[in-house]
Amino acid sequence: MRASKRLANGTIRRFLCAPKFVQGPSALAVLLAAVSGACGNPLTPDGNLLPPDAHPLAPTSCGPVPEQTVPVGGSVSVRVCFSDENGDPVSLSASSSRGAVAAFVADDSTVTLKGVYPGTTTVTVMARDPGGLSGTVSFSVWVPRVVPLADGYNPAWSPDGSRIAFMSRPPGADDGSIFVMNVDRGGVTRLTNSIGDQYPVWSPDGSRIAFMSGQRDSSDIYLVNADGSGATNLTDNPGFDGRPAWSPDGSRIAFMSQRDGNYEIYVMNADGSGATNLTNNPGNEMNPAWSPAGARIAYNAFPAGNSDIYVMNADGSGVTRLTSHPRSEAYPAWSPDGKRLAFGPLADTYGDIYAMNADGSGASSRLTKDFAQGFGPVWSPDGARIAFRSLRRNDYPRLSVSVVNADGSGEASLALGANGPTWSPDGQKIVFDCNSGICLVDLSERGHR
Ligand SMILES: [Ca+2]
Ligand SMILES: [Ca+2]
Ligand SMILES: [Ca+2]
Repeated sequence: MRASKRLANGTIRRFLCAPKFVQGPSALAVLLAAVSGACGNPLTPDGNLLPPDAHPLAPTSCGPVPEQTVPVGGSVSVRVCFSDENGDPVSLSASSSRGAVAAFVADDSTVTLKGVYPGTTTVTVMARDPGGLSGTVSFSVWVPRVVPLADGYNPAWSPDGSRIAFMSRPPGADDGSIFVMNVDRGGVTRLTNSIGDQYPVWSPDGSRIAFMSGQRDSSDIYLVNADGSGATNLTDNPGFDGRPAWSPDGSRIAFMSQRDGNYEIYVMNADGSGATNLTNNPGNEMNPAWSPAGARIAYNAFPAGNSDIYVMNADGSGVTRLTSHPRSEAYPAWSPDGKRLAFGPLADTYGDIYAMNADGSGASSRLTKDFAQGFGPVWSPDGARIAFRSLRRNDYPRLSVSVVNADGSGEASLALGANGPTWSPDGQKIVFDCNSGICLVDLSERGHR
């Protein structure tokens, strides 16, 4: 004997008139209930019928589940919480409203969702107790659409949002040149005629592009106008020069150089003149990041065998060590308001993304639950979110491009097999290296069906 009742919140609970409730005077009550069509109302221990909305044996949810994001081909595990008022264990089953997500239950408290194809869907998890009483919780799941844009690597969005610079191999070439694609109108233009060019970085006004070129041990920083004219080697020396970072006013470029045998942070004028060693220290100083106001430069160094975050004035004075944890912190990234520094693990190692006050006050806070790997965190233009390359437990060993809110909430993987995220200036899109070249995810599609 079963009966269904649609509750005000839209969930359906089916109540079984289980034999264990039928004893003594309650047998008569069950019979009466069945005759009256009210079998769905369970009984109190003394055999009395309960009011329609007082079902003490129904598994109840412990709260709503936030919206989830699952990459195509990847999966995410969601903990759901049901409690049975009389302590019975509950079993879970799950279903999705359409095929975008395959939902399946991994154990008695975790639902694992698999991204099948892009879209937004609703997943409903049902809990059932041994007596057959049940409860449900529903939440939406977004599987981002990954749009291939071009054959290449190292995408960088122009400050006005209209173009993306990237590295690509010209036909027949073993290595890459710098190209630019027009985001709005389509079309790809080759900017440099040299081979071995990579990692383009736009000047703040969008008129020029700095990039690296040459063999790893001796690479140099070059500059080219955004129309492809005027390509110039700015550093021309036998040591490694790389990781160019524009000063916010576009007048100078900070970079890391190994020209004196170990890595230093240098700064030069944007025409390559006036190169100055800011750190001048026997250890390695790497990965400069210019503060949004232009007064400070953050970087990472290795004072005790592991990497720590430092900040100094843009003239090299006022060096301040910000972290001293035994793990390695690297790739500092300024929040757009200049108040926070996010950082991640060294390249080819694993660790979480953290953020701390840029003045060193307070403790750093861990933002991610799944490990990151790669070239560090990238703030969204509005400072609300951080993109990073992630190694998620669910998708191990596949890497993905992920985002997390600046407060550590809302961590989500957008695409598998992805690296090197860069934000559109409006903060709505992320482009990145993907298996097929350069790909895009439009965050504004979240929630669209
Ligand atoms: Ca060099
Ligand atoms: Ca050094
Ligand atoms: Ca450290």
